[in-house]
Amino acid sequence: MTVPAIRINEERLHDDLVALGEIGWDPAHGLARTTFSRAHSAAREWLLERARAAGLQARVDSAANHSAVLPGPPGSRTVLMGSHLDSVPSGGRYDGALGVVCALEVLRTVQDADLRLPVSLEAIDFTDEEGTLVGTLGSWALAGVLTAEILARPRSGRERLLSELSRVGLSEDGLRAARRDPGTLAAYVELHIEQGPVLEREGVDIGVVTGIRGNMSFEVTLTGAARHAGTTPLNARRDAGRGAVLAAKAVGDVTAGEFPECVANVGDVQLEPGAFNVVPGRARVMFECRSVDRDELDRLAARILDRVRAVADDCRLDAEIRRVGHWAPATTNPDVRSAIERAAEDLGLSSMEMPSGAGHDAQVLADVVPAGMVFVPSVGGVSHDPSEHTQFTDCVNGANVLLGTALALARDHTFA
Ligand code: HGY
Ligand code: MN
Ligand code: MN
Repeated sequence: MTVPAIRINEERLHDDLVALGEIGWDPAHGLARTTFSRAHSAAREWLLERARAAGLQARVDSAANHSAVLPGPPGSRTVLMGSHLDSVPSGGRYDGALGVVCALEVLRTVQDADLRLPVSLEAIDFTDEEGTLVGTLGSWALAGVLTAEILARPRSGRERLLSELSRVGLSEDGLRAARRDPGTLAAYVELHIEQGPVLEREGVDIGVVTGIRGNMSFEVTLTGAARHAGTTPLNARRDAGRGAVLAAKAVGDVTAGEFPECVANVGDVQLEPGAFNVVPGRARVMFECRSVDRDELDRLAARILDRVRAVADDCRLDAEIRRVGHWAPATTNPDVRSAIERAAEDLGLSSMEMPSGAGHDAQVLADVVPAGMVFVPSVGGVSHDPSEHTQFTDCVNGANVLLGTALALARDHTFA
C-alpha cells in the first residue's frame, strides 16, 4: 500500500480548535481545564460528540480515557494517536489539545477518503496528564504500569485522589482494569506543541522527538515552631519560612551549579499559619527536577535532597520528604521517527531531531509500544501560560505530518 497523498480538512480543524479553545477559557486567567473540573468534563464530552457526529466510535475506558475510534478489520491492531485535554491551572489553548484534535482530524480524513487500512485508528484524550491528581494517570493506566506507590503518594495527596476518583465514578480497581494489551497496539504517535524556543529559533517546521526528559517531584514538609514575630529573638527561632526559602534556593543552586544540562523548579511554597506577625511553624515546598538521563536524574535528586536536609538542620527544623512523582526518561522508536521524518519530507516541510524538555504521555507509552512525537513551533517558546500560541499554519503542518505518519505506520504495522 502506498501512502496516499491526502490532506486534513483545514477548515474543520480550525473550527474545532477555536471551539475547544473556548471550553474553560477565562480572559483573565487563561485556560482552566484541570482534571475532572467542569470545563475538563465539558471538553471531553465535546470530543465524544465530535466523534459521534463524524460517525466514529466514541469510547471511554475505566480510567476515563476518552477516545474516537475508526475500526479496522476485526482483530486488527491499533495505531493510537492523541494527547490530553486537561490543562495546568492557568494554561494555554494548545498544550495537549492540539494533539487530541489533530488525531481526531486524522481519523475523519481517513474516513472521508474511504481508505481501508489494515489497522484501527484511535484518537485518545488521556486522563490527568498534567498531574492535578497524579500526572499521566490515564496513560499509566492504559500501559498497565500504575504501581501501588504511584497511587499511594500522588502529587495531590492520596485523600484528594480517592475523593476525586469516587466523585467522578472511578476506582483504583477501574484504573488498573484500563490496561490495554500492548499486543493490540501497533504504535503510539503524539503531536504536541514544542513548548520551547528551538523550532522557532531554528526556523524549522517539524520537531522529531528523540527522547523525553525524566522527572522526579517531591513534597518537603519543614516543621519548626510558630512564635511571635516581634518578641522572639532571631537566634531562638525555628523558622520554617526561612527554611523554605533556603531550601528553594538550594534546588536552583545545586541544579545550575552541578547539573547544568538539567532543570529544576520550585512550583509551590506554602507557609503556616501565614500571617505577618507569626514566625511560620510549618512550610511545604513542592519541587521537581528533570534530566534526559536516568542515572543523572537519580544523582540530581539525591544531591538536592542532601542540601535540603542540611538547610533543615541549620534552621533546626524537622524535614519530611515525600516523592510524589517519578517519570523515567524515555527514548522514541526509530521506526516511528523515520515515519515522521518521511511524512514531513513528503509534505516539503523541514524537520529536525530534538529532545523534549517537557514530559508527555508518549514517555509512558514508549515503555510498552513503539512511540514517537511530532513537535510544532511554540510562538516565543511560551507554554503553560495563557499567551501560549502556535500559528495555524503550523497546526495544519503538524496534523498533516501526523496523518502521513499514521498512514505509513498502518502500511508497515507489522514493523513492531
Ligand atoms: O510537566 C510537563 O512537562 C507536562 O506539561 N505535563
Ligand atoms: Mn503541559
Ligand atoms: Mn502536554
